[in-house]
Amino acid sequence: MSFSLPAASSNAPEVDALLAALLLMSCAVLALVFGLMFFYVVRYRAGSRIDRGALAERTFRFEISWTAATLAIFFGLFLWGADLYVRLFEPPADALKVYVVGKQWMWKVEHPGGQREIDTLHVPADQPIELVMTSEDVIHDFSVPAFRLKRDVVPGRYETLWFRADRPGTYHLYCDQFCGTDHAHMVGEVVVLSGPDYRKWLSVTPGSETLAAQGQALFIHFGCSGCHGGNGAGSYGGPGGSPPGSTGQAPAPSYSTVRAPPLVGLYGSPVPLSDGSVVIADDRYIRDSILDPGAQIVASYQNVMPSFAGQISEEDLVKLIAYIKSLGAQRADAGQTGG
Ligand code: HEC
Ligand SMILES: [Cu+2]
Repeated sequence: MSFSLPAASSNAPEVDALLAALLLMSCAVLALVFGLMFFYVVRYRAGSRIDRGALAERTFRFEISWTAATLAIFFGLFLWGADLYVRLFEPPADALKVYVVGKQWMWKVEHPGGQREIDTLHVPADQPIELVMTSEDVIHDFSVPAFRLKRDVVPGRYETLWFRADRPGTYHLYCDQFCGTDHAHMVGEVVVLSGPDYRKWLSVTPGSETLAAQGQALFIHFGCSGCHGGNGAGSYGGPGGSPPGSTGQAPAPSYSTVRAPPLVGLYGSPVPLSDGSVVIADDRYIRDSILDPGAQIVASYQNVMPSFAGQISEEDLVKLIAYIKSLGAQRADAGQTGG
């Protein structure tokens, strides 16, 4: 570690302080052990005229106090580290979500507005950013030393990481997990922009459509709408496939008897499952619901949703989730729009 490494995130000074404390503590223990060793080596060297007869008396008080002091110090360090760790893993609710997909040998970034980048990540300063990350092939590791952050990016699941960059600038991005021949070239940049610069960047970067809009097209393309309704409002099975009085489109004919839960307002809300437990519908849950629907079945629904594992790419999953997330805001008027 170079001491000239910039500390560019809100947690960087805290990580540095913890590291310095651990280093100091280790040095202190090292100095004590080696200091005593040298002291006694010299004191009791061959030929020194020192009294070797009388052994110092052992006292309980001495034994207990040094044991307790050591315990307190190291337990304190542990609590300090645990507290920091928990905070580093808990993104604030208002964090801006950016999706990152790692593959041999690049980082693909998708912004909520539909902007895409490769090996570069533009973020605004002074705002919490949550990265939702996964891999298309092997384990990678997203690492930004200036933010004192790294996290393994594992195929088949979402890993999150959050930070608040506190000074505009360009910082190195590395893959910290040996991932094949070109691992050494899996590097990039995190560009931290001030608020106005970030808005300017968003406006000049072609974003085609927002992630949610692209997800809506996929929702129809993959046939999700056949069961979940054209706008994710759910379907009610039975004759007609729509609830009494509904004015919405009927589900696709082949699925007309399937009753599927509404996805409107799902994101972030608690879902009761058939085994009696309740889970929060976050990115991870929705992703699992699509790839492995049988694992967690929504209470009072049948396990009829087919698995889409292997059919939908990681990037498309991100878009579907963004679409389902965008349905959250429509919960209030879901009653009027119908299925
Ligand atoms: C054959 C009908 C059918 C199709 C097609 C279908 N689903 Fe489902 N889906 C269901 C049913 C039934 C459930 C509830 C049972 C369960 O949890 O597996 C469900 C559950 C879900 C859930 C969890 C909902 C909740 O309230 O917790 C999500 C998310 C979801 N589906 C998304 C999708 C997406 C995205 C697609 C398209 C890629 C899709 N579904 C395609 C029938 C379907
Ligand atoms: Cu890698």
